[in-house]
Amino acid sequence: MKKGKEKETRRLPNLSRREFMRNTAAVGALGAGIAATGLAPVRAAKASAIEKTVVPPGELDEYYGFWSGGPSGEVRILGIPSMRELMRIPVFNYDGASGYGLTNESKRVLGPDAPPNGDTHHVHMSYTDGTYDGRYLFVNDKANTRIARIRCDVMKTDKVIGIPNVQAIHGLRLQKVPRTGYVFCNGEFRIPHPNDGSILDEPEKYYTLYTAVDADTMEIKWQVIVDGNLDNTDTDYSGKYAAATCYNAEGAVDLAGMMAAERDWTVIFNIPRIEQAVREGKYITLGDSKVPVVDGRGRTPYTLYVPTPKSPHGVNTSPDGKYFIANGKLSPTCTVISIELVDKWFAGELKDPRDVVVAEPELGLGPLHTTFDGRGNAYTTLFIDSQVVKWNIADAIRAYKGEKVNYIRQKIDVHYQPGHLKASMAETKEADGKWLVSLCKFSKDRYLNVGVLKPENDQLIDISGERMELVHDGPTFPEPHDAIMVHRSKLKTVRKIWDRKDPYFAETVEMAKRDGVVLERDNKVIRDGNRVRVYMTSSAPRYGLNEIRVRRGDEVTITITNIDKIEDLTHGFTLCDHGIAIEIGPQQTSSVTFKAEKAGVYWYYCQWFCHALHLEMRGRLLVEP
Ligand code: K7E
Ligand code: CUA
Repeated sequence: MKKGKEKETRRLPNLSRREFMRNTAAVGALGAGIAATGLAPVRAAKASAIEKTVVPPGELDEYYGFWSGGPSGEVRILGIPSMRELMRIPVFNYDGASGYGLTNESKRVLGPDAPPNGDTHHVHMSYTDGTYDGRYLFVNDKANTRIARIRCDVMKTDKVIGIPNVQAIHGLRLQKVPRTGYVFCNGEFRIPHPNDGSILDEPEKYYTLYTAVDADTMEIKWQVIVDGNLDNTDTDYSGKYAAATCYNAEGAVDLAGMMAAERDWTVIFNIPRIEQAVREGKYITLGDSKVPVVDGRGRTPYTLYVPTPKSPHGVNTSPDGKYFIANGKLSPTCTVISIELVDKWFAGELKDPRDVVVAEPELGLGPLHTTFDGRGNAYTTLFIDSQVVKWNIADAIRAYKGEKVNYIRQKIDVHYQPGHLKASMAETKEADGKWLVSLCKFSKDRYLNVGVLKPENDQLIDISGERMELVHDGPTFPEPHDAIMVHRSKLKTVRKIWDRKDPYFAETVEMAKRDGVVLERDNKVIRDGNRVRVYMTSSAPRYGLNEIRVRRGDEVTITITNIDKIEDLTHGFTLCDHGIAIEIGPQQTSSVTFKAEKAGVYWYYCQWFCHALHLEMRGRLLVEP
C-alpha cells in the first residue's frame, strides 16, 4: 500500500487535469484513506510549483522570451515565467497598430514591393563571446526567402534583405564567437539554376545553398552549394563550424521519395576554409548576383557530410561547446557529433564520416529539437509521443561505447505534439537550466473552444530540480515555431523614449532640413507642384495643425514629430477612409505618404489613448475638388 501511494505522489504533478481526475478516482478505488492522505501533499507540491510562475501585478519577469510568429510574420515578446505577452514586433507583416508597412520609415526597411506576409521560424539574439549581447535579433522568412534584423534598443525591425539563388530560408543561426559576425541561413528547397523556366521538371539538376550574411552590414558574404537540402542549422562555440540537417538526401520531389533513405545527413561547414576559398578566388557566381559561391558538394575541404538517421530535423549545439546534436524525426534517435572529432576529420585523421558520431541515444518517437540545462542534460521534444524527454549526454556516450547505463532521466507528457523547445539561456555558454518552454502544435481540449482554429499551446516546465515539472499553459496565435529565453540583465539598453538622432528616421529628418523645417517646432505645409509636404508636431492632446488644406490629386506626405518626452506617451495619426494609421512614439518622427484622391472633408485622429482629451485630438484634411 505504501509503495503504491508514493508512486502516485510522484506521477501526479505531471498529469493533465483530466488525467489527474481519473487518477484521483483510481486512487480512491484503492482506498479512501490513501486518496485523502496521498493527495494532499501532491496538491501542495503542484501549487508551490505553479507559484514560481506567478509574477504579482506590478512586478517584472526575470526573462525576456522572444517568440517567432510563424505565418503571422512577426516576433513576439513574452515575460518569463509569467508567459504574459508583452509586445509584438511586426517584421514581415503589415501592422495596423504601429503603421509598420505604411510609414515611409518602415517602407525603407521593407524595401519596394514587399510582399505582405512572412513565415518566421527562428529568432536568435546576437552574441558576444558565446552569450547574448542585447544588440539585435535576427529572424528568417521562409515564405519569401528573406531575413530580418530587429534592433533591441527600440525593438523595431531595421533591416530586411532577400537572399539570392535560393528558395525558402528555413534554418537561421548566428555565429557565437568572438561575436556575431555571420548570420547563417538555410535555403530549404532545391531549385534549378538559373530558375528562369529553362530547367523545370529535372529535379536531378536542382540544388540549394548555405548563405553567410554579415550581421553588421547585412551584406551577403558567401554561399556554399550543398548536396541534398537544408533544414535546421546551428553553430559552435569556437566560431569555426556550423552544422545543418538535411532530410531529403534523396533529392526527391514527393513525400515517399523524401522518406526513402534510412539515413540522410548532417552537413558541417568549415568556415575558415570557406573564407579562404573566397579570398583565393575559388568560387563562381550565379545569375545576376555577385555573391561568391563555393561548391561544397561531395567530398570537399569545406564540408563534412555525417550520415544521420532518418530525415533529421533540428540540430543543436550543447552549451559546453562539445557537441552538435541532430534530431532524428523519423528515427527514434538523436545523433551526437563530437566537435573535437570534427576537428580531427578536417585535419585528415579520420577515415569514415561516421567516426565523428559519439552517441545515438534512443529517446522515443519523433525527436524534433533539443535544448540544454547547462548541467550536462539534454531535453528533446518527441512529436509523436507528445513528450519531452530529459537525458544525460555523458551517459548516452557511455552507452554508445557499450556500457550498461540508463541515460534517460525522465519523460514528461506535453499537450500536444511539441515542435521546438527551449530552456532559459540554453543556446549560450550561460545556459542556466531554470525554465523550459515546449511549443506544442496542438492545444485540442486544453482551452475553451474558440472555433475550428485552435491556439497552439506553449507549456512552461520548471527544470531547476531533478524532475521536470509542468507549471503553465500558454495559448498562442498560430504559430510560433521557436523561442529563446534571455535573462533580463542582457537587455539593459532598451530605450524608454526615442533619441532624436536615431537613424530609423534620419532620412525623414534630412527631408525636413531640405525644406528648412525644424521638426520639433514648425507646423507647416509646403507645396512643391502637386506634392504637398505637411510638417506638424504632436503633444498631448493636440496636433500642431488642426486643419490641412490640399487639392484633389495631390501626393501628400504627413510628417509628425511627437515632442512629448514622457515615457509611454505615444500618439497616432489615423486618416479616416484612407487606410492610414501610424504610431509616433515619444520623441519620434514618423511620416506617411498618400494620394488625396477624393475631394471632401476627412478627419484625422490620434488612435493611441494619450490624454483625457484624447478623443478631441483630431483635425480635418480639407481636399479641394
Ligand atoms: Cu522545427 Cu521551422 Cu525550427 Cu518548426 S522548425 S518546429
Ligand atoms: Cu494623442 Cu491620443
